[in-house]
Amino acid sequence: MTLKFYMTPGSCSTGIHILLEELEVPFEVTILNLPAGDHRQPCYLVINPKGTIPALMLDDGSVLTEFQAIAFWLAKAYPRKGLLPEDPLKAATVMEIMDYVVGTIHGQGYTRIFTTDSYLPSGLPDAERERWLRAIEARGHEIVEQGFKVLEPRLPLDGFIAGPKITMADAALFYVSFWADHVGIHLPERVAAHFQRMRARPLVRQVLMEEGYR
Ligand SMILES: N[C@@H](CCC(=O)N[C@@H](CS)C(=O)NCC(=O)O)C(=O)O
Repeated sequence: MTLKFYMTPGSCSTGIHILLEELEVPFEVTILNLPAGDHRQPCYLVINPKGTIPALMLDDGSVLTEFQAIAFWLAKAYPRKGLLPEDPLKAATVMEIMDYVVGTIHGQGYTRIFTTDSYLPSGLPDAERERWLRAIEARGHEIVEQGFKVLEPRLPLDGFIAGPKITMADAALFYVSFWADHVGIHLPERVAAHFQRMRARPLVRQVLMEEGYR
């Protein structure tokens, strides 16, 4: 049996897709079309009641959800590639940066840009809607930009977050940097250079090709 990976091209699952390819583990892919609502279908909710991607089904049928949990399991189950460094301080830094990327830059910032509607107060008069939507989206942009600014001095001038090897945090930072390009958010210098180094990796290019990006 192989791992079963539930993903959507161009979403946060791209980060996990990169980790799976870097580890060279066999996995089967199920693609969910988010705009079509595949993630809210009963057959997917049985697998992940949260209705989110990514999700990873293990050989024994157990299912992992949440980016950080999936990445942590991959790093521990396949330790050879050092996705989570041995050194405690480096490991903690990797966890900290990954959590900040997923929880704050993605969870608080990009969700306001991509799912603006979900932040609208209920019972809003129609005439107010547009103004609220613009304000929520603008707040999303501020959170993302501030997040990249916070990370900028934490990034090295070359290599990856914890040294020459990529880690879980590099894959997380990659997907939020990739989105920045698409929503017109400027990346500070070190974040942009990290993005280019990630994008230059053959396996990352392969993942983007597989997900339909040229
Ligand atoms: N905290 C979750 C967030 C996952 C998430 O928000 N995924 C988005 C796609 S990038 C999603 O599934 N959106 C559909 C929805 O929430 O309805 C994680 O780390 O996996």
